[in-house]
Amino acid sequence: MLKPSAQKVQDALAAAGFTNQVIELPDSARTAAEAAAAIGCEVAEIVKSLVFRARTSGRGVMIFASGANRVDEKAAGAILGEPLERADPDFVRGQTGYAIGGVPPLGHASPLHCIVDEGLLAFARVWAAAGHPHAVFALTPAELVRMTNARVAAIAKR
Ligand code: 5CA
Repeated sequence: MLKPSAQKVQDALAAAGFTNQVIELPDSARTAAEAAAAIGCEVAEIVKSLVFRARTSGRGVMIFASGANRVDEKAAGAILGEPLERADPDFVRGQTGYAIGGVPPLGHASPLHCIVDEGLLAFARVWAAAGHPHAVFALTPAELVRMTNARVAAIAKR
């Protein structure tokens, strides 16, 4: 039995036609480092789900980055045509319906503009948060791009 917030993500996956399976880990996977340790994968294979607020329009933006990378907010803002600021926990919950540490790539409260870090495309399989700090699911980078309707871009800091 999945926790309700993780089941919501499993249901959103199924509704969107994806067969990926949400799993719950005994150890916390709240951060990318914790998730990698709990799964037994490289931190680079963890999808960090970061929420930003576009400063002019106020819209929510999600950036999915490799756990090994830092996001270059300026580069991402240039792609979107307006500057980005980091979202506070209330904005994250309001936009996505989930709390930081469990924000999944789909099934959000409102549709968010999404960008995927091209660094994730180097891996055959990556892991994303699934609604809860202990819940994750494995997916291919191509699935991530499809389920987020994202544009792929070079947004990692060099
Ligand atoms: N479950 C894990 C691995 S799948 C996870 O969700 N990791 S994460 O990286 O996608 O989400 C945690 C991220 O939330 C952190 O990298 C950090 O950038 C962001 N975050 C943490 N605390 C705050 C905060 N107080 N305000 C805004 N963002 C925060």
